[in-house]
Amino acid sequence: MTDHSLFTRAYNLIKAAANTLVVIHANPDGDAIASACLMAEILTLLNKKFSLYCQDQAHAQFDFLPHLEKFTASQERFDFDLIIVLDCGNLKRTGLAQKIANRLPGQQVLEIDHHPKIDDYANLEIRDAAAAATAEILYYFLKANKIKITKNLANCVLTGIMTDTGNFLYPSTSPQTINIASEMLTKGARLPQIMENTWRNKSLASMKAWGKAMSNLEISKKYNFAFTVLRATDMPEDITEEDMEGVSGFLSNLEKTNGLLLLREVPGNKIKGSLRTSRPKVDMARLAQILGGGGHARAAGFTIDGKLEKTASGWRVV
Ligand SMILES: [Mn+2]
Repeated sequence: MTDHSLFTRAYNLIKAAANTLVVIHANPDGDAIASACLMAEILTLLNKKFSLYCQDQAHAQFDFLPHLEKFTASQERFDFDLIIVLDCGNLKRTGLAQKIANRLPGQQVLEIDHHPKIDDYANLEIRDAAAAATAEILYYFLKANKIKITKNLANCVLTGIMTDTGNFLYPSTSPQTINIASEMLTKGARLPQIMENTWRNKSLASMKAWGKAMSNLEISKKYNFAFTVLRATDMPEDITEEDMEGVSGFLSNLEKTNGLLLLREVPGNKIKGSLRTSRPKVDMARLAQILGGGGHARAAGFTIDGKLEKTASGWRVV
């Protein structure tokens, strides 16, 4: 649990800034987008000037959240006095690492995140690796600063929590997570709308790719570890990152295994790896870090160069 005074200091930074930049990670997920929209709502309530930045486009499916249309992927002027980095794990994932690292002395950085700590760059860092979502930490921020939780803010908190816990399925879901979600419903968050836009929205391309990932599934007996691969040729051409959101979480429902690895070819001759486990003793973040990635103990990922090739003894990265 985060110290109350950190939330007060964070709010003081926000109130003191005239021009703020809110940044989330590339390939943004529901938690990152909802957290940024929540921060944008607070800045709007304070009558502040701000910009929302994400290297990749924030998916239109989230257009029920406030301020989604304000996201931009260009940041030529960097004359902000406060930069708020949300849900990023490490600075590289912002796409603004150079600019943030080489900022002017007067430019403050506030980081709010629930990934394990990797780098140290913020003037004020609020990190809680036990939180189910960055949006869950932001709930405590709202409470600590006595900010009235409006319907818009409640929708943001609940969207972040629902998407980052796989609708309360992942082990990161705590009693507090459920309590917060319940409170958000009483504050006007619209659960059916969130489910409709984040879960019951799978495209045909997405279903076909998920099906292929399921039919390629195998278990390595040596480690009792499930793995599957998706080559570019296994997926419809119009497949998007959004279509693949949640597939590894779903595959990790396989019974009696220690964990799951999904390797998927992505454009640019790269392979994306997703690691999942529900075993408390298995730390996927450490494995992902060895491969240059990161994440949480239960859900982590990495990207490597290469292509997948099937050989007589199994799959190889070439
Ligand atoms: Mn998150």
